[in-house]
Amino acid sequence: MRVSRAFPSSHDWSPHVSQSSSSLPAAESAAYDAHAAQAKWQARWAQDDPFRAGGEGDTRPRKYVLAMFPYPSGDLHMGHAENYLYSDIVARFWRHRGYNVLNPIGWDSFGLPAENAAIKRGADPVKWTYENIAQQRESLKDYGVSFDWSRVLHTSDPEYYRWNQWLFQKLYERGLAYRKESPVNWCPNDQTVLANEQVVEGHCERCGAEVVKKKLTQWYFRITDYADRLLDDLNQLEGFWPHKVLQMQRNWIGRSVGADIDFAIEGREGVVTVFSTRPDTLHGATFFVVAPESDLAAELAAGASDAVRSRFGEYLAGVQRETEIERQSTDRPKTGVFLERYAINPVNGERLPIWAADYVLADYGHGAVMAVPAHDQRDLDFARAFDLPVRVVVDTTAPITGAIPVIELDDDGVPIDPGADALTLDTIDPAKTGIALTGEGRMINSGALDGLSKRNAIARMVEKLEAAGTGRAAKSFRLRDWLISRQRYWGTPIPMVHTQDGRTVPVPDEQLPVLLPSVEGLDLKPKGTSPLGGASDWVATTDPETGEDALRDTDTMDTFVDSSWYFLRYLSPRDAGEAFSAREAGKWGPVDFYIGGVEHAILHLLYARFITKALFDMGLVDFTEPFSSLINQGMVILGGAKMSKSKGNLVLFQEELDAHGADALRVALAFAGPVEDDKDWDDVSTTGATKFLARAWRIAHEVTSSPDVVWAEGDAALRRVTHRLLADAPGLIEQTKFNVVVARLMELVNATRKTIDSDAGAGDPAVREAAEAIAMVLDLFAPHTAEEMWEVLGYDSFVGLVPWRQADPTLLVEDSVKAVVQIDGKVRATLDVPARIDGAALERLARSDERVIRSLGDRQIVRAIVRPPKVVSFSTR
Ligand code: ANZ
Repeated sequence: MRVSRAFPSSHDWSPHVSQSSSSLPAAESAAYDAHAAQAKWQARWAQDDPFRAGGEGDTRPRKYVLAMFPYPSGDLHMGHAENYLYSDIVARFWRHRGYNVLNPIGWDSFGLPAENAAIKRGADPVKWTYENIAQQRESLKDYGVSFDWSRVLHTSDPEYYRWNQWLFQKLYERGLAYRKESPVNWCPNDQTVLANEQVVEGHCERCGAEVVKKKLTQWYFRITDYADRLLDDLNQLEGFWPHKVLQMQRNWIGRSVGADIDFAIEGREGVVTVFSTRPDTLHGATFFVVAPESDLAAELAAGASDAVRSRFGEYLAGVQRETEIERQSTDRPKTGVFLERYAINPVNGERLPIWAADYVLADYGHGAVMAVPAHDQRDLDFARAFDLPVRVVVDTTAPITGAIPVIELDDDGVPIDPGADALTLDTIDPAKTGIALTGEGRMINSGALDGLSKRNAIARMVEKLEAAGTGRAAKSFRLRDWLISRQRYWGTPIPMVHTQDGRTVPVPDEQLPVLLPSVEGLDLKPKGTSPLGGASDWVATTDPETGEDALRDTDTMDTFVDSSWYFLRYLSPRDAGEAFSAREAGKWGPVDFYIGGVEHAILHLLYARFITKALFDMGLVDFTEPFSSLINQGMVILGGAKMSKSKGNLVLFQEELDAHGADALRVALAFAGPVEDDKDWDDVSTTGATKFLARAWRIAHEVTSSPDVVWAEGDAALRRVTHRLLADAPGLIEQTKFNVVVARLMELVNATRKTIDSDAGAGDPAVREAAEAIAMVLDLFAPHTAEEMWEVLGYDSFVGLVPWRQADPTLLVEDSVKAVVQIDGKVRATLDVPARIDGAALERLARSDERVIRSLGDRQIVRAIVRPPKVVSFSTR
């Protein structure tokens, strides 16, 4: 702890920053130098390390506060300024509340921008990355964030990525990492695989080229094994994560429940399985559709006539240029090719013609469907386009309790609102109306199922199929396995070796890390294979089992692997013996408060959740969800528009820091609005923040009483304001209503100023009490100013570590205030109401007041504007 105490002399404070008329002795010379304060306190923090998380023997309860780590591409921007401010407010708050807080920082430093800079400008990706990190690090230090700087990690350090390789192998051992050939997004221009999120409306996010599907052998993580748990466990997070994010995850995982049904194909061995959510409609199947790019389509086409073979070949080439969204869109004409083969319906032996059509996707379900045109819109559109039969098997006119009514059409085919009995099977015949019957109803044309409701028919059909061995209950997910291999240089090498006899074997643990080869002499330009392939000395290795010559895998890992577990590495970042300590994970995990941009609502969070569950199953962590609570901050925009380099409307973080100092920037941002809302930089007032800070600061300076005053003897009105803030701020901070706390601080600063300027004067014990409370709460927002205040008030501890001062309950007793009730602009009543009444309660009181009721007479209230605690205004008709 600090020992020296350098009190600034009174004339260090500027008189002109204060709005007050108070005449203090010396405050007449130098201006408040925010930058000097920053430098001074940052040096002291660097020296004493007060924000380092407590280790062994620290018995305080723990909080793990985490902001998503930055990617080191260029300067930090205002979004970072927000993100790290908010996490810092929370971290500082919990320290005041007596918690051992972990608030670490690191860099997500592998990735494409480094490589692109290398390709475009010949920059060394290593140098580029670490120079950017150094610069960002300076900005964050300047910003006064209370990080535990002893735990900094960079994912591009071998000390870190070595553990990505360990993780890969742990997953591989459990069958959760595997290699397969499958169609992937391919940019023909950049000659590389793209992740789904790098495909924007069918085009490469980087170069704009049309993305195609290409079959490649790639590494995957089997996230689909966890699909059920990833979905079900979202329920635990309800109320702690933004609802929107939970919903996005649910949709992304996309679970459907139904059955797998086996179909034989005439003249072919074995069965083809389809997934259907509507096994009840099996008697209504009239044709069969396979995905054009599936192996089955290729096989069937190969055996068809020359004409069909060539038609299919052309069709397939076209389909491969289409995006998934295009393929599934319902409002485009259906296309397809009849393959001259038949599938056999397992329940009635009917022959179903087999078509290849693009609306069936190869990688959903099993890549083939039984088509039931009467009850599925896409199938119906297809049947009508190719004149295939439509057979109704669910009579949706038949009453079912809670049934959804079906639509009747007039002569022109326009839906009209029918009386329930007007409906007949004829008027709603999908073959005529073009509208599939998807609603509830009773089974018809379905043998033993006839008369059953849809739900019962589904259950009965599944039983029947199971008994016959031709089907079973099944689920299908939208979620696909996670494609993790990339043909790029700047990532974690995949620690596998390909042997001469075709085996793929893991690099033994003692040979890890597989270091990235030097970039020297490598051609990083995209050419379809990984640049690592060019490092022939590096590629040549030996088979760990036989010692014979072998080749290294040349792909690197998706950088989302790096960020899927980094929060665990912070717990023991220098540990050379293991990825993370299970003990530390038990102590700190899961993360209590996680904050970052909503752009990570799906992938990063889903991957981190998956890896956490996999580690749980390995017995390495004792929790199944990594982030107990999550906040998405809004964006900082400018003049209503998103900031971007290309638009040239960037507000640069470092420039703002240099111009206003950290504290003014922090206060201005915290005050700008609710955490989740977008903030327009045009509305963010750093000038206002600077003035406010100067006022606060000056108060501390004017206090003349000593630290041992008896507060109880102070001005009661001011004490009440102080204690209300102390009582309310914790709840507000926990609800992340940071802007409200800043507003309340401003209120306290004003109240204190008033007391100083009154007869009570600066010597009143309540003024000292208020000043100390201001310093303590201000520490969350403006830590340098707060430390200065605290020092001026006579303390030599860091205010950042001061325990939260408890509010005195006797001072919280509510004052009552007068509220006026207006009716059509005229004051009709005044009410005595508690000063902290909320809007709803105030409106209730106003509406039930005798005088209000009387003057209303038979007029009706059409609008109420309520401004608690003082005004209620009714407009009448
Ligand atoms: C027969 C059927 C009858 C279907 C019916 C629906 C309604 P969700 O809910 O999205 O999971 N399907 C299955 N695999 C497909 C694929 N690879 N590409 C395109 N469509 C596929 O959709 C499941 C339904 O989508 C499945 O149930 C199947 O059509 C179709 F009245 O089977 B259904």
